[in-house]
Amino acid sequence: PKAIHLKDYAPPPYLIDTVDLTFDLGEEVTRVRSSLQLRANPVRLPDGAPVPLVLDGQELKLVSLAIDGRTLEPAEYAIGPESLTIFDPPAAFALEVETELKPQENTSLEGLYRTSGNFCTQCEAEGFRKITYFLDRPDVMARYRTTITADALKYPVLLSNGNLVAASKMGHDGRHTVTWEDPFAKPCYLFALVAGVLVHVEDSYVTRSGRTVTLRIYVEPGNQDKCDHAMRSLKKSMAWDENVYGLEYDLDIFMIVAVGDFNMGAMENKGLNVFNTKYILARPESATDTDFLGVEAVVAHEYFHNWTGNRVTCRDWFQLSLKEGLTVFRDQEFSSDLNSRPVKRIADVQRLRAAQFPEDSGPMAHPIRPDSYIEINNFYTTTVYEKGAEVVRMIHTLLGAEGYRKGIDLYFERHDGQAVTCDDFVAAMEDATGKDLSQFRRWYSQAGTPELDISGEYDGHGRTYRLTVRQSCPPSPGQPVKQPYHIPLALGLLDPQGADIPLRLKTEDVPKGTSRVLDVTEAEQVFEFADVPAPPVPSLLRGFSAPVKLRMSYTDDDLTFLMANDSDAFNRWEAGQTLGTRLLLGLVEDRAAGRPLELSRGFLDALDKILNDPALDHAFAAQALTLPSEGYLGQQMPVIDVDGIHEVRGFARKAIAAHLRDDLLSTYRALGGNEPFAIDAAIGRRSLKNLALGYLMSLEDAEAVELCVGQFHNAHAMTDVIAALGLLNDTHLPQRDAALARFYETWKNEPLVVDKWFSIQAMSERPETLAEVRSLLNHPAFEIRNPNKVYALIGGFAGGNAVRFHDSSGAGYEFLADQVLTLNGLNPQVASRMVKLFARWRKYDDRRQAFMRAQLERIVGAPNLSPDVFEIASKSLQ
Ligand code: HT7
Ligand code: ZN
Repeated sequence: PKAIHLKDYAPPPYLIDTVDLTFDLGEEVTRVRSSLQLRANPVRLPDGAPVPLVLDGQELKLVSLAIDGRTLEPAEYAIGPESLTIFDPPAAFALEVETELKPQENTSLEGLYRTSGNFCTQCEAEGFRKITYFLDRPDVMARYRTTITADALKYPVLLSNGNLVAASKMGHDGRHTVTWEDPFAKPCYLFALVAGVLVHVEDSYVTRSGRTVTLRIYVEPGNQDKCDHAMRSLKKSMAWDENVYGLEYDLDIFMIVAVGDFNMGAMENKGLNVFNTKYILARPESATDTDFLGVEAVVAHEYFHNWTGNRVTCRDWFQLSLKEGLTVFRDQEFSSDLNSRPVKRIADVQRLRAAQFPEDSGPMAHPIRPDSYIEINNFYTTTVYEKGAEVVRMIHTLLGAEGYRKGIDLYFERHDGQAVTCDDFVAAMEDATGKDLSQFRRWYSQAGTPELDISGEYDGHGRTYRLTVRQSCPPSPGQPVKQPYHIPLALGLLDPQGADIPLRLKTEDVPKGTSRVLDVTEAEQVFEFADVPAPPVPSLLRGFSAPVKLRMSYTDDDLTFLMANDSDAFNRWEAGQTLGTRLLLGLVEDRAAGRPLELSRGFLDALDKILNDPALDHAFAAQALTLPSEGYLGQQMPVIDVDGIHEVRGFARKAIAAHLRDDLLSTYRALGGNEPFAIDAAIGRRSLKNLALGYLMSLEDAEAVELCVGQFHNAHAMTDVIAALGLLNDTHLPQRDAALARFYETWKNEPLVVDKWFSIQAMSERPETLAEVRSLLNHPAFEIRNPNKVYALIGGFAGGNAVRFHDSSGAGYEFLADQVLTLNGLNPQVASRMVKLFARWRKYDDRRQAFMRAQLERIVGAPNLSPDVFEIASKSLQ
């Protein structure tokens, strides 16, 4: 397979104005007739000079081909494995293409496919070419009219984008027909069609200009009672986008369809979003608090795409972060406004560090706007999404809320209805505010996580404090040397009492607040603060103002001080994590050197204070009391000591539990009421209660086990049931197997809950886990063709169970490679997500490296490898 490069971008030689599609859905064959109005693109072909028209198409059977009503002779066109070329088309013409496809054989879940007997499409990024021959690129925007004919009993519901303009009753042949029309020009990746037996819940929303929009969520029969939360989230999203961005919905109807087989979370097709059921269906007894928050965030994300992605779309797929980074930033802010801002920020930063930082320092590192790719589906990455969101957040920080909003307004004023670039977005931000973002643009072109090395120096005589800031960025594939970034560094200085000091730079006349943003632009830069009465403790990178790694030589006492006093909640949490990381990594060294393990008294006391601080928000306290994850600890080591980290973290948890046992018990009892579910402060109560239970269970004493088993049996909320089951799952207690069996029996008819059952078992730290995972592959509820099941069981094991996946025997690696090869033939996108779990193989010891490399080589050498898997496996080996 060949790489495609951003530098080779050229506008399309032809444009398509209108698309008229007719689908004849059948059990054996589906026939698609496509009538296109095409014309030479004046930008490329100013005189309309004919050049061949090359349409994309994959796995299609061409039935007929005509231009302006005349069937083409075989000599006038050529069919390739992935294209249809018309040699000499006129400057403007109508093209009619008829193709046949077999959706029932499509296991890739891309293009037109079947799920639970229904028809469904997924066209982003390049799935439309599996439906019909087309210019399958986002800068070709057209108006669509879609007619669907199907058996009326098997497929009573027929949906496509836009507004319903015609519908027939069932004819003598038992079939019926509908026609949908989308008034907005769109790229083909936003096309959608759904047909089948579906029921819907309906609501409406009155926009701020007074238009009534019908809202519908379609689900399989039996799931209607699980849509309330998604519907509420949708209405909140519509209101938020009006209030915060001034953006209103533009069609008369907004539809969501939830399907069980879906490669990703959801898809923002114009007026007809298609969702993985995981992000729609939610009831308290069967979905966790995390699930509820996930539904809220993903419903918002897809809805927000209507403007950031659909009305203004990407010129080419290198610009993916234009819509994804911006829309993730928007959904993060939406969730922050609805829930707790610090808790959301902590969760987002944890996610960034857990997934994006490793990607950015590994063989797949790429800028948020990549320079090249082999398979675009491989670039729906945490870098494009989450780092992309951080980049938009930095723009927001640098311009301020008002400046950012001016930039957004100008962006839509200029580009509504267009397919544009990341550079167009930044230019709108600059032009609306006058802020120079030329250096800032490096965030779009350079990969790697920058490092900020900061040191502070206090001068008691001059009452000044000098901060020296050095930035660097490690090399990444194809980018040996990096230029300095423009980094917004938000900070404050704390006086010895813990209060924020007014901040005046020596060059300024008056202080500018107690928390402010510095523009770091040089490789080394000094900031000198005046009127600093006593040696301060700096609170740096407040709110995680840039996606960087911060190095500052804090003492343990400084960190404990920040944990207790920082006015920035994120940095209070961060100080605890930094201290915890330092202590745990010290213990990993102690273990390796055969020294006895001991957890610092000061740290235990700091945790004690948090647990007993009545003023703290429960959800925040739960995060502050959680030790850094094994994955995060591993990232801080040159060679990841998997077993050392696991053992030491377990030791620390026990030490904390033993030290705080009474307080943990009273916290548990105080919060442990089996309260009815609500998506509000109860989420925080549950997270702190379950954190307490987790610590207590690490002691595995009779009282803790009784509480845990009691919670498992009696809890109303799935959050509590799962928390208890997850804790039992790591033990060899007899109650473990009984609980798992009972859980399955109770929930075996709810696929999303069965997914939890698979993933819990896959993530057990018990030594027998791999054997159990292997046998679960043969469980009747496991389906390798269903992505959610694969992510739960195979992904849960290889991505969520470091100690068992990295077992020194190498058996976990062999298992993963076997699964990748099976999935490669069924669903390349899912296979490629699994093979990515090998990408960090060079971070491990020689023995493990050798095992992982051997599996990667085995994969690369396998026959019929998809471009998706080939790209990840081969780049991982480079
Ligand atoms: N824009 C959507 C991306 C997506 C996708 C991409 C490739 C293959 C399958 C896919 N399903 C959805 C999702 C989003 O970011 O909103
Ligand atoms: Zn998105």
